[in-house]
Amino acid sequence: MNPLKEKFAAKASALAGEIKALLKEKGDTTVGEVTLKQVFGGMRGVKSMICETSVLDPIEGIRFRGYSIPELKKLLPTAEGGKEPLPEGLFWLMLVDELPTQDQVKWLTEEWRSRSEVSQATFDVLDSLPADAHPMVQLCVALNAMSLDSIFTARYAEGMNKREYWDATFEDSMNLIAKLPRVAAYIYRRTYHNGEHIAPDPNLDWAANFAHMLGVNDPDFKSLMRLYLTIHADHEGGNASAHTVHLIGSTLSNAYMSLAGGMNSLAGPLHGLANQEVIKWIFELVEKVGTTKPTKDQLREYINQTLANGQVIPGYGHAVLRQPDPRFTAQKVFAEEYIKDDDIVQVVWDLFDVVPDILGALGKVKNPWPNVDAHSGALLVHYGLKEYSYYTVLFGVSRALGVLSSLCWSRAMGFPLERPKSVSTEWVKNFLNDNQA
Ligand code: CMX
Repeated sequence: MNPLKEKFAAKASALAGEIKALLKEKGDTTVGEVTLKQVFGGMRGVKSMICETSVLDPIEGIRFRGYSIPELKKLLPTAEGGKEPLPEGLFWLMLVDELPTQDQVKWLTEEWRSRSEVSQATFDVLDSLPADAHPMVQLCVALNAMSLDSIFTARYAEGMNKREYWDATFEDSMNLIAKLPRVAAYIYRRTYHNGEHIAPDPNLDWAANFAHMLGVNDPDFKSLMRLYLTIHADHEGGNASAHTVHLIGSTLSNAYMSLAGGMNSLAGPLHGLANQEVIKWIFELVEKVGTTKPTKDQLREYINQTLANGQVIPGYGHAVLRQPDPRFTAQKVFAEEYIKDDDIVQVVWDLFDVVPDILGALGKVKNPWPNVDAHSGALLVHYGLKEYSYYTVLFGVSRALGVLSSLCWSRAMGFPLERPKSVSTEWVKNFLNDNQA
């Protein structure tokens, strides 16, 4: 058995035993109430699922296995000579709840490299799509095509014992993550660079190799990708993409199909697609005012016009967070260190100065602060990755790390088919009548 899988098996079987005992003794304990507002309002805050890999606090933001982003920047292994954390390290941490050593991360880089070959069938499916199909459409189609190689599906068909589900899910997840940068880069190159593909470089880590296959050669872009693919990886279990993966996985659909569902969810403009919407909105602003250095008054006018048109300000607001997103802050810190005097980055910072007051004054927006998507596009544009329709794919490559770690845990814990109860409005009215009587 490989060392990561061995560790995971030991941790998972211990926790599965604990959960069993806990449910036996305390299974009927109430952990919260559900109000009608929550029933009609997107289930905000309803505690109804388990996610081991990360926890989101409205004020502090995300903690991966208890560690904040600034802490991870200090504690996770980095590439030789680099300063940014390696996403391999975060995956290790999320999966087995231990900070990895440099050697363990090196092992994981190697392990993913050894599993990274993508089938010709996957490339053929991608090549059958119009080159101008949205990159997220291409990613979702590719993931479904990749599921033809699912170990879980093959073993299930052979009558796999349910105690082995975690093992097959682990294998699928490792294979999928290993292949994902190649598939994502293939989508980028076929869409924006006439299908001139770049072969993987076996000497690079997972994120740097992705940057290399995209064709952006600035070494600082490799550092950015390491940070980017770390901070977008997980946002506890209830966000739309993670929850979708969890739901689909609970039917014992394989990891590829579960992730494809999650990516369809990430492709919505209220979720991951907001990263493309932010930069599109900024480019439209620049075009409208005729300068890459708009004044704050010009920004205010543009924001008010967007709101008057009945649109949201992309990159601002959050269903859980009530402070600036630490993932926004991490990217700002990166820009302050690596990027000097970039007009679009400056626009992002000026928006940070003016948007919260305007959204706050509306009186209805619960969180007027920037989220992760407010900053990422400006960094990518700086390094030449200007094709913003592609940005959500980058988010998706990172998100795979968190949601697939969680999928391994869900199968190891033997979590059942997810099936909440829905009610009709008529049921609600009758319930209220009966309770008033
Ligand atoms: N601009 C304008 N209005 C906003 C707003 C924004 N950025 N954020 C919230 N609002 C509005 C909502 O549309 C809602 O209006 P109505 O009552 O008229 O429908 C009201 O404020 C209350 O919404 P909320 O409770 O504060 O926010 P929700 O939890 O319902 O929604 C989110 C959260 C992210 C969908 C919302 O803030 C939004 O649409 N933001 C812009 C899109 C975005 O950046 N999404 C990315 C989120 C991060 C990610 O998943 O990647």
